[in-house]
Amino acid sequence: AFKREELMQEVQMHMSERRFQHVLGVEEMAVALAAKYGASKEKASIAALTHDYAKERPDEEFELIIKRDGYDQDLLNYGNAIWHGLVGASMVQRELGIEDEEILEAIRLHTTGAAKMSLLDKIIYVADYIEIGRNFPGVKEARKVALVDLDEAVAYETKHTLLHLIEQEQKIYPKTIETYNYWVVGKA
Ligand code: DGI
Ligand code: FE
Ligand code: FE
Ligand code: FE
Repeated sequence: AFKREELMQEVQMHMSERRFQHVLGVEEMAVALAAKYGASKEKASIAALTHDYAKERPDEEFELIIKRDGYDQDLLNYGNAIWHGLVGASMVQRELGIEDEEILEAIRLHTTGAAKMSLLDKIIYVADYIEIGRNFPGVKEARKVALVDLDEAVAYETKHTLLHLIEQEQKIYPKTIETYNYWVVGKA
């Protein structure tokens, strides 16, 4: 059976108190979205609790794994923002013993999204953006949209994240563009 307390403790040990509070906020929102949209609340809880598990790992550790474990070497041109979910999922699997592929995929996709996303993928992607502790221009609108239409919330988040990244002249990971083309421009 799912031992939430143990998982929480393990996650808490690997991050700042501030980030842990974010994780708990994502969990609360993800479970609420799972209830509303008919996903497994238990999977939403586990995925939310572990989605940022690897966020405070040193770059060198990610670089080692990317070189060793057959990842696309183009990943080396990015940084923690892209690595902590995509590569971090393998740390969640190995170190926390989570083998559920739906949960691992939701962790992998939580930052960039993807054209093809499961209900759980969307829930974690959106919950991460709108959890109670988030405070940025547009978050209230994003919360409103998420209560009405989850796909619309994915589109809203993708568009505004991309606008923000471009404003900051940050490098865009191709998967982020794929998400934009599919969810914002059209699901053709
Ligand atoms: O880990 P969190 O801060 O809770 O949130 P996150 O994993 O969704 O996003 C982490 C950061 O990654 C956030 O500042 C947005 C950024 N990001 C998302 N897509 C891209 C990206 N950064 C770059 N450079 N390129 C992307 O395509
Ligand atoms: Fe994250
Ligand atoms: Fe996110
Ligand atoms: Fe997060």
